[in-house]
Amino acid sequence: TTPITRDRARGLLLGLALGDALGAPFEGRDSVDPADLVAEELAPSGLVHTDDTALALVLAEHLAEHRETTVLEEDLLAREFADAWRAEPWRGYGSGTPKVFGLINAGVPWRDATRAFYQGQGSFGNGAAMRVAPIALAGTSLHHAAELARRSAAVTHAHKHGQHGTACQAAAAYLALHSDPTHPLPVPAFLHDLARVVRSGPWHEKLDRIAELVRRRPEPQHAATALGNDASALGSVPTALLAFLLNPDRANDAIRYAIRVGGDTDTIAAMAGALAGARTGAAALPAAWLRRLAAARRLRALADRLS
Ligand code: 8NA
Ligand code: MG
Ligand code: MG
Ligand code: MG
Repeated sequence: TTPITRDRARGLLLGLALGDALGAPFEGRDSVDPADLVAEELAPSGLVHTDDTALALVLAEHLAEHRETTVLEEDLLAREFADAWRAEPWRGYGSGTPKVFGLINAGVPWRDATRAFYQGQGSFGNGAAMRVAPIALAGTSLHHAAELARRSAAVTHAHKHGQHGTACQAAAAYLALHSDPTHPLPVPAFLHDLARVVRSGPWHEKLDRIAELVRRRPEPQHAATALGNDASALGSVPTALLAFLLNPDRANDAIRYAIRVGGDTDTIAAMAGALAGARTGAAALPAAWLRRLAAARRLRALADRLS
């Protein structure tokens, strides 16, 4: 594996935030007109991130603070996430996770708070996967990254699919970060490695379908039908992975593809952007987008602490 450079650590965090901020205006649309996307790309206004990046910043800061041990302190992390929501509830949070945060802020332990919804099963939403990419900077191996990811997910998402999706996204970010940028990304090996750390029938089915779709290179609307574009982990993490695997060396195209899938656009583009940015590095991200990104300076500083 290739060592993590500062540029690739920055690319991971900045790619996540760019996907989130560019995708946010399109969240919930069935389809995205490419002309509307171009208009958004060329707009002079600032790029403002949503909950996806806000919580990724919390996780990145937590990892930077606990750098020596690479240990997650779950009780503390749960409170840090809940504090971020309390400080900025206007960041585009959905309806589910804020209920968990409300209980945590009221003193309920996260193990109980996360099971208070969905008949005790907890959430299988993509809210833990959307924020997880920084874990790839702290993981010392593919398995370690997946394990840390599951633990980071559990403080808000008790359902196994919320956690599988988070492990899948973190492992993909780890593989992207350590891939050799001077050689074409080996897609079958990449998917095979993910299947080793995400041991679940429904996830293996999705990974198989991705392998087929990478060969067929479908339009984004077809990817939405084949893999999903909703706020569940199973219905969005594989779609983001496809957007990246179709455009592993062009982060802007990975982000564009993810947004044109429609549905949960900010989150799918945030996940695809993190993967692509981790592979290409920040220097390959569009300078015109980065100049508009409100949180860019903070994201760069955190990436530097984690690399
Ligand atoms: P979540 O826990 O509310 O899960 C997201 C959605 O998944 C829920 O609204 C449910 O529809 C569904 N869901 C999750 N678990 C179950 C279950 N056990 N049984 C039945 N349905 C279930 O929240 P989250 O933090 O995981 O979600 C992250 C999303 O919230 C991201 O898209 C983020 O951008 C934000 N967000 C979402 C929407 C949206 O839903 N379109 C809108 C604005 C913001
Ligand atoms: Mg969001
Ligand atoms: Mg400490
Ligand atoms: Mg979203």
